[in-house]
Amino acid sequence: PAARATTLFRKQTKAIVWGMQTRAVQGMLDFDYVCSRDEPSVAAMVYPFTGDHKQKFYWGHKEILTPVYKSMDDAMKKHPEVDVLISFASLRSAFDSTMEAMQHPQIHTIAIIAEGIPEAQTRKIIKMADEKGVTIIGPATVGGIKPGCFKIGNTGGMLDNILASKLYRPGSVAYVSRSGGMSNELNNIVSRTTDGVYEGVAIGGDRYPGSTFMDHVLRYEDTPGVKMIIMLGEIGGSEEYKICQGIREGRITKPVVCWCIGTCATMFTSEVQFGHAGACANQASETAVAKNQALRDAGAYVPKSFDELDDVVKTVYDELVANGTIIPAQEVPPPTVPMDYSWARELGLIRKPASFMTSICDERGQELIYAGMPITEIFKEEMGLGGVLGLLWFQRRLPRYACKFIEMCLMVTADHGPAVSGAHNTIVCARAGKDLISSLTSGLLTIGDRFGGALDAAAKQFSKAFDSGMVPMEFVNKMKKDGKLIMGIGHRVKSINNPDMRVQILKDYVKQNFPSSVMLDYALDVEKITTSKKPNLILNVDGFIGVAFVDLLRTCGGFTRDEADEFVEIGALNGIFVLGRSMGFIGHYLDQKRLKQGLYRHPWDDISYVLPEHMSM
Ligand code: Q5B
Repeated sequence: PAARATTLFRKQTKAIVWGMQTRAVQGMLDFDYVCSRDEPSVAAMVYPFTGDHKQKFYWGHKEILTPVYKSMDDAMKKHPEVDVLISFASLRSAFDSTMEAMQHPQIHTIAIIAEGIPEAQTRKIIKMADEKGVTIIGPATVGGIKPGCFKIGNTGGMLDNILASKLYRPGSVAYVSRSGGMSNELNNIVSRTTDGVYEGVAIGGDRYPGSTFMDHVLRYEDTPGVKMIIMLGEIGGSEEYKICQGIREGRITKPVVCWCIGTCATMFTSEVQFGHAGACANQASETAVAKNQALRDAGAYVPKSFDELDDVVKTVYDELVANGTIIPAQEVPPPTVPMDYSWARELGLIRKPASFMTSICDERGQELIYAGMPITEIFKEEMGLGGVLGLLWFQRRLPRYACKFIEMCLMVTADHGPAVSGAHNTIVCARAGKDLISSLTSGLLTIGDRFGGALDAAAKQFSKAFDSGMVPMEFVNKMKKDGKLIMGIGHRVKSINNPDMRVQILKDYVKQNFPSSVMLDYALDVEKITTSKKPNLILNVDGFIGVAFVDLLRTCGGFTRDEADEFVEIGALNGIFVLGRSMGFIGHYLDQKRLKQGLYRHPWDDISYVLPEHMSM
């Protein structure tokens, strides 16, 4: 077999990450940054399911781009400095991608995170790794960490944990464990009781780990910076006995603190399989109790229970300090890494004034909510279009008669033929080859005071006159004196001789269903005066809806007087015509397209050309 490297990770170590694990990569880069590395440890990512592209990450405060390659071959060629592969491949693809990676002589270390890789495949990986001199960490592991140098994937947890356990700078204690979770506990114990972690590796919980306790303990033994070693073994297997042998034979000379987890198994009457695949004692020598005793007998420092592990670590460390083996380095504060905005928000550490406020609709939860009402309830209660409009425009659950009135308004304003200004524009636009939205908006933009947009102004003028106590005649005279048209009065084709049935339908409904129609009655009295002057000066559809809505808002019981007035003030009522007539405009657009109507050009004989006479200079 080829020789393996003693030092797996340095401050310059570069890795390729297999898999689109952007959070893990960002965690590695944040770790690099607090370690004051000059460059990020992730040189590239490999992800066979997308094309080559770049992925954005933070490097401290800056944003950087990391290349992502479809092919591992390309990534290796473009980054010859890389000697570590961190594989987040699934249990299905981990074998192939690991074998492929080992074909590249530049790779010296591979961390395999996936759980559940078939043991037969792991053994083939181990065989190939032996031949090639590659160190495998895993499978079924979180990886490992070398403070100040390199971190594999998610090892060490989030940045606050890295900082709390002082993993941004090396200490003198190296550990090896099986479990990733327990290695985090070791980070914590070591940081509290010693000058910190030099390096820590979790070899993973499988029966056949790619590298063993002994592999790493021997590396630590041969690493001058490591002054003491911790091994956290567990029930199952016999790897821990190799440590005993190493101590006895003098191959391991540094103090080793050991503990095998799973001593509680003796309390069970039957065999116990713990969480890891390999954590099951098949014979008495594989129990945690037996292995702890053997380690103790061999000369390792073994506590009485896991609870005393920290005391033993501290005792051994203090001795090494006392005899001068360890000279604790001076603490240098690490550079600060900005906290991610979303995380800081989740922790409640920051607040930011929102750029947008909304009070009518919330789509974030499981169910869409209109003004506090879940959409399923809206359907269950058959609130209809009028009910939805009431919620979204007026934030109220309007009474049924009001919802029906709104729907009637939308129905009567839906269309009034192709000759009206807005429909005309929609038609001309459609015939010029424009799309639905352009043609629709061309029609909508025509809505204004004279055509379809007089609802709010009518509501305002009539209610102001009524509220100030003016009798209808006074109002009409004042408007005439001021030279102003009464909004909502007058129609091009409808008159008292040719009544507008739309208005008649609405009038009958309001009279039968509204609790009060004082504003409408006032407007009808005004109409009597204006039509006596000219028969077309009727209360038109705009005017009718405008004043009837004032009655509705003021008397339905859902609004204060100020709220009712505010809706008129902010122009809610023209919305009824806009919404209703959109149906007609869309109809006209579709009609023109269906009828294959060509470009419209206005005929010359319908235009009176009234240019000034040509004047000679
Ligand atoms: N006179 C609607 O005008 C129209 C007067 C008035 C006092 C008035 C006009 C008007 C106010 C705005 C309004 C909505 C332009 C109309 C609609 C939707 C539609 C459309 C459709 C649909 C019609 C003749 C004489 C003059 C004027 C006087 C006119 N209006 N006096 N108050 N409001 N109304 N708009 O017929 O003495 O001869 O000089 O602006 O409510 O858009 O179907 O077509 O569903 O699509 O052109 O129903 O009334 O009358 O301007 O020639 O005036 O009446 O001062 O007096 P006309 P004009 P004088 S509904």
